[in-house]
Amino acid sequence: MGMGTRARALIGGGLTALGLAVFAATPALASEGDRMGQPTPGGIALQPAASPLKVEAHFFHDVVLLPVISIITLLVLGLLIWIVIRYNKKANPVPAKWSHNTLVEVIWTVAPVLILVAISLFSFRLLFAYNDMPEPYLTVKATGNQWNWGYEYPDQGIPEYVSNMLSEEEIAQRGMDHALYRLAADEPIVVPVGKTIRVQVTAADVIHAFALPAFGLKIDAVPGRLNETWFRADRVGTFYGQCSELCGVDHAFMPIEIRVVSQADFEAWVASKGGSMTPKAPEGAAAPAAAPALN
Ligand SMILES: [Cu+2]
Repeated sequence: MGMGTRARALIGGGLTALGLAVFAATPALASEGDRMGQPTPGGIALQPAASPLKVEAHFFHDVVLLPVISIITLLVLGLLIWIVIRYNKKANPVPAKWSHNTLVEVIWTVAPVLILVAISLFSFRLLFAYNDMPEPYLTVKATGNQWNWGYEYPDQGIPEYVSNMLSEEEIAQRGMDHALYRLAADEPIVVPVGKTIRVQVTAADVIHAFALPAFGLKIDAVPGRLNETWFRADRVGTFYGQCSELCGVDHAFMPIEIRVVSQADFEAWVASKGGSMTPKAPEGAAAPAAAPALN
């Protein structure tokens, strides 16, 4: 195990990181309008944001992480090139014998600590934004099943309905773009534009994950637990996500489709589902006077 192996591993790692940084910094090849809310062919950047959390996530990735990654990668690459050229056997036939340098060791310990602390400040800010949900306009409960999603609107009295993936045949029959195969569902989540939507996420069998890139959503769906996340779509359109926790043989076939519509269209959809826009009173709330005093 000489220095050669280690140096080669370092160079390989450095180049890989550099390649990733360059790729990530390049904007998606197709324009945003082409494929809003879905993957872009040849795309290598994050999907365009359509909800506040995704805007924050973009900032964290593009403004905080990418410069840090790029600078460190270039620095390491520069150091490697310098060592390879200046200190190879030909250029430096008599190597130095010392093996420790306290100053250098202090620098390479303290500098990464400071970098990580700086990153964590922005990271916590993003984490708090996820936790800090505005007053929601409505709640959707999403339940992961092997292998589809069940959606329920408790406030509007819409009982759970099952959302299944559209097959290739169904995509063709409906005249949809074939790229929507494994993204499009027969029964999407439908929400009004510009309103804060609370999504409560759980699972009925194994762990799934509710994820939709354009809204910055990704949260585990765990049996026996109720997780919560939120989004506020800033435009009308159809947005696609997928189960993002390996959950069995048909994991790749349980897409998440969210259709963002106008308020009027939303109300019409609620009516078509047999729901009501007037929130129903919590059970027992009709007779508060009858409640006995507890003390
Ligand atoms: Cu799943």
